[in-house]
Amino acid sequence: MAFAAQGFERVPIVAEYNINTFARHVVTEQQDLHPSARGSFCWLLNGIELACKIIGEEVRRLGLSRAAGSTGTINVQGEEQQGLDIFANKVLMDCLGSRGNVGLLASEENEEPIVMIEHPEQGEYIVMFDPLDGSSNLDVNVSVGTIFSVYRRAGAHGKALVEEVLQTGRNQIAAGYALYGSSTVIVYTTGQGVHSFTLDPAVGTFVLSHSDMKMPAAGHIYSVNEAYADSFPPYCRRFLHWLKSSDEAYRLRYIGSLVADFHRTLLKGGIFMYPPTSFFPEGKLRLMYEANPIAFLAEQAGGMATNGTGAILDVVPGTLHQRVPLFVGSTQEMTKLRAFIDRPLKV
Ligand code: AFP
Repeated sequence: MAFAAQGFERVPIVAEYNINTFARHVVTEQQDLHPSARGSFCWLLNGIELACKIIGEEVRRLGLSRAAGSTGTINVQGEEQQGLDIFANKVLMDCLGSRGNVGLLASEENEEPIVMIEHPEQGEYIVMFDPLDGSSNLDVNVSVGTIFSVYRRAGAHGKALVEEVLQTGRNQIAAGYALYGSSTVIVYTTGQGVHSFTLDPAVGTFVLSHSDMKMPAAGHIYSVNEAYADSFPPYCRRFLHWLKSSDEAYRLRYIGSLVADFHRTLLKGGIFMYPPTSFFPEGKLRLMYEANPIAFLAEQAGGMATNGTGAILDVVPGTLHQRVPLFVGSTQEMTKLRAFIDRPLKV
């Protein structure tokens, strides 16, 4: 049944309380874009919202919950798993797997994509996620997040599963993150701008807090793990030197939790960088679970994201857990970085 037939009429809201919820925003946006749609995509995003509420609640109870601490196991990325990594992964698998329209799920925590619905016509969506990004910071109460990315399944009969999910970031139909910080927020895009919602704990609902967010065209913060600077490529080292000697008086902020570092960059502008290092020659961050969704949000907000040679969203993925260098931020800082990449010795 189409939206209109379901009676989704626009009713003007006159209320002192902000009741433009995440669910309502998503439905209204899809209603405008695809009047004949059946609400299936909204149902999927509703599953992500539910998962983020459950994960956020568990993060808040960390010191009290049984999921606290390391499990002693190592995930496919070679990283130590926290109890909450596993919990968050299961919650997302369950909330999305039960939607009835998600065919494939790919998680940073699992080696292979998981088939939920074999047939692409029923399982028409692919969802990829990093269930708990920044989880090595959990023990010290630093903000962490969940990152997600949604693709349409191309009806790829006969293709290997991995080939079906290896699409470029330009094919994303939605992306976003939940940030479990001093408040819990969901930031998302479907290619119609970037919108942010804050969880009202009193009613357990995300309400619109920023509509059509724009990243400032310039900022005064750079964000990078400078401890690795000696092994950055020369253009990065020179760019860092420029940032520190510039009249713009740049400040350094680095949380070590991508969602939190990006959220600050989105709101305040500047640049976040995770360049290649000697330990991670391809960069540390994962293309499919981290860089692509962040790049989609950045571009939608008027910012830029590159791996140093081209736009992140144009990188053709070779493997599911591929890593990439990531530089993302305001046009001014990104354009300056570009000049160092193009003419490393002259600028
Ligand atoms: P964890 O999820 O293991 O904490 O890793 C977080 C992360 O993938 C990303 O969120 C950070 O930006 C980056 O790693 C921090 O890496 P460094 O500790 O090497 O700076």
